Amino acid sequence: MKYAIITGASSGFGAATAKELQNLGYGLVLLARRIERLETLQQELTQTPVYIAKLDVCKENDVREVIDNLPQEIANNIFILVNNAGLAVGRGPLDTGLSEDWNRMLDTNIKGLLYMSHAVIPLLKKHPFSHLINISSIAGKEVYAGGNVYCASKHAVDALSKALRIDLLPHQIKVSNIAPGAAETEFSLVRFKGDADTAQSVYEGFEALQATDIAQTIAFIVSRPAHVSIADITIMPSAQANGSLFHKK
Ligand code: NDP
Ligand code: 8X3
Repeated sequence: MKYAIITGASSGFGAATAKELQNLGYGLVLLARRIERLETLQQELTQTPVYIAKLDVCKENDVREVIDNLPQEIANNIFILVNNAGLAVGRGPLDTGLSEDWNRMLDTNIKGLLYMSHAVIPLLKKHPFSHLINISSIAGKEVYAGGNVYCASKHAVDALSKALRIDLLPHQIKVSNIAPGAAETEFSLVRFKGDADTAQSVYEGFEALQATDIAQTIAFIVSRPAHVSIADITIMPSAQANGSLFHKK
């Protein structure tokens, strides 16, 4: 059986992607810090084997340990890595920002992706035409007001997708970068530190993307023929024109 590793599988895009990839017949390796959520997901997703592990992608040694300790049958059959774990913390001018928020974003969105890629690429190399998929953002294409450090972190993801496409070319590993616009997940609740009203207001007056929209995009990417590599997809709500401009009712 072919397996897919998904980081940040306890919520939003990651959890929805787990369902879509299982529908395509993949076994799953689901990683996140909230292990109880992964346990619930594991009980729901019964069509293929589901391996779960508690992981903070910011911790390099833990990333190495989780990947090194995968059962041999799984480690020999990793065909997909989805680097999805990520977050924004805070929104506002840089001079009023908090360095602890910047560190969380940079450690998770950039370093976490580096640690995971470094640990998993040796497994992907066993299989020509395997996939490494990075979840960047419209914030990785453009900068919007108050987005400074989050946008910088997602620009870094965009750059790393391009770099990995070069590095992994000799191994025929396909690298895809996905840049979603506004999607209704727990993203804004995390960004605004549990302020549910502010989080909800982000999605008022227009129909936001849902997690399944991104999961279906990932399912499309991985189900292309071997000779087709989807390099980069920007996907936004119909009511969004760029990082800043929305048509709200
Ligand atoms: P959610 O908040 O719903 O999900 C984020 C996931 O990331 C959770 O499963 C969380 O798991 C995981 N995560 C966060 N930090 C860590 C960590 N240190 N180690 C391991 N897992 C971690 O948001 P989304 O599903 O929307 O976000 C997924 C990705 O999509 C992120 O990279 C985000 O930046 C990006 N994105 C989101 C958009 C949106 O509008 N929603 C648009 C564009 C991109 P846990 O807390 O259990 O560890
Ligand atoms: C999340 C979407 O528009 O807040 O990456 O940057 S946005």
